[in-house]
Amino acid sequence: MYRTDTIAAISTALGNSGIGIVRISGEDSIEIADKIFRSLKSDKKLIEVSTHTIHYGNIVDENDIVDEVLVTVMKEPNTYTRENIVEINCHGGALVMKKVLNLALKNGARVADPGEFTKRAFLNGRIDLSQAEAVINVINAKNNMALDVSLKQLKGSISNVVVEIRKDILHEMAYIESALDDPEHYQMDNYGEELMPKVLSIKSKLKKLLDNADNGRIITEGIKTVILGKPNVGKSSLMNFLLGEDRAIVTDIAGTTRDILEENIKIDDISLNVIDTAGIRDTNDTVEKIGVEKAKELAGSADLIIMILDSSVPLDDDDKEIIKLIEDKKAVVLLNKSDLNTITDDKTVRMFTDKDIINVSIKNEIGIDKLTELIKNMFYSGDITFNDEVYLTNERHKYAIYESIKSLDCVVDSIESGMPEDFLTIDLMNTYETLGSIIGEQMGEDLVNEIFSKFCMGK
Ligand SMILES: Nc1nc2c(ncn2[C@@H]2O[C@H](COP(=O)(O)OP(=O)(O)OP(=O)(O)O)[C@@H](O)[C@H]2O)c(=O)[nH]1
Ligand SMILES: [Mg+2]
Repeated sequence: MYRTDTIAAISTALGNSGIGIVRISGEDSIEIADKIFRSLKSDKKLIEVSTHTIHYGNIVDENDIVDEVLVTVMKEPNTYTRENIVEINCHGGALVMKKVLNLALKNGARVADPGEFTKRAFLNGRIDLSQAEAVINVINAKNNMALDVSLKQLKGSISNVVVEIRKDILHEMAYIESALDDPEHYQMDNYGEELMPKVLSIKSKLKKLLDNADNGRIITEGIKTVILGKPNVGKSSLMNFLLGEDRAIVTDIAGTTRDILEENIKIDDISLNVIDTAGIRDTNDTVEKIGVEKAKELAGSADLIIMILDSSVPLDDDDKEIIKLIEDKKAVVLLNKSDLNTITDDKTVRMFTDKDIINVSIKNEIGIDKLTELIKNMFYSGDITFNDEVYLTNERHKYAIYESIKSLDCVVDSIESGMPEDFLTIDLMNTYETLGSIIGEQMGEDLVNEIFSKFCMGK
C-alpha cells in the first residue's frame, strides 16, 4: 500500500451553497478529527466508533464553536482512497468551510494537491488510470451526455477493451516465445498467416476507438460552433440571442466585430462552444484582416458552422466565397433579416449549396427555434451516437491508441516481408506496453503526477 501523510481539502464547490464537505484522508485522519470535533450525542472518541458511521456534533477551535456538523468516519480499506477518511459535513458557507479546513491543517493534516484523493485511490489500486481520468471528466463534464460517457468510462469500459486486447497480444507473444524456446512442441510454420487476421482485428478495434475520439471530444468540450458570414449580416446579433444577453457589440457599421468571441451555450443537454467571428470580406484594414483570417481558420476546425446571409441584399462574391468554405463541413445557412424586403431568397441560395437553409429574423426573434431544432436533430441523429460506444475523451488515451496502431502496422509489415518471429515480438511488445499506459501499467512517475495535477482540489 502506498502510504503517505494525511491530506485535507474542501471537496465541494466553493459557491454560495449552504452546505459543504471537508474531507480528510490518511492514516491520522481520525485522530486529527478527534482534536477538532466534540460529539453532542456520546462520550466516544471518533477513533472508538465503528467504521462507516455518522456522528453529530460541533467543530471547535479550542473552546469556540466553529460549526455544527455531521462527521462521517470511514476506516481503511473500504474507502475511496483505501485510507482512513473523515468527511465533515459543514452547515456554513465558504468561510466556515475554510475555517474547518484550517483547523484540520493546524492539527496535522496537509492541504491536498489537486486530484490527490483520486491519485491515492489509483496508487492504492482501487481504480485504474483510465477510471481515475474519468473522474476528471465527471467533474468537468459540461452536459448530461458527457456525464454519461464519463460514468461509463469510470465503470471501466475503456479499461475493458484495452485489457481484452492486451490479453490477446500477450497470448501471441507467449506463443512465439514458447515456440522459440521449444520448437519441438510448438508449430511455427505459417504462423504469420495465422497471426495476420488477429492483428488486423485488433487494429480495427483500436481504429474504432480512435475514430470515436473526436465525438468524445465533442461530448466533453462542447460542439465547436462557428458563426460565419459577411460583415453586417447579423452574426453578433445571433450570438447575443443564443446567449440571452448582449455580449457582442452590434451596430449597423460593417466590420464591427474584429476579433473572435467565444461563449458556451446550452441547447437542451447539448453544450455548444459558439464562436462569433469578424465578417469575412476583402479588406485593407490590418486589424480586420487578422480577424478575417482567424475566421477562416476557425471554419476549418469547426464541428458545426452557422453561416448567415442577408436576404435584403443581393448575393455577392464574398458570400459565394464563404459558401465554398462550408462545402465540406457540417453547416446550416441562415437567411437573415426576413423582416425586410427579400432580395435574395432560399431558391437563389439553393443554387450554390445543398445545406439546410432557414429563413430568420434575428432582430425580431423569428425562426431561430428552427435552428435550435435542427442542431438538436443533427446531434442526436446518425453521425454522433453515444449510447453503447466507448469514447476516448482524453488526448493521452488517444495518442496511446494511435501509437499502438502504428506498432501493429509494423507487425503487419514484418509478417508480409517474412521477418523472423522474434521481430514480431518486439512490435507486439510495443503495442502491449503502449496500451498498458492507458490503464496505468508501464507508467513513469512524471506522467502520473501530470495527470493528477489536472484534478480539481478536493477530488
Ligand atoms: N432588419 C434587421 N436587421 C437586423 C437583423 N439582424 C441583425 N440586424 C441588424 O444588422 C446590423 C448588423 O448586425 P451585427 O449583429 O452587428 O452583424 P455582424 O454580422 O456581427 O457584423 P460584423 O461584426 O460587422 O461582421 C445591426 O444593425 C443589427 O441590428 C434582422 O433580423 N433584421
Ligand atoms: Mg459582429
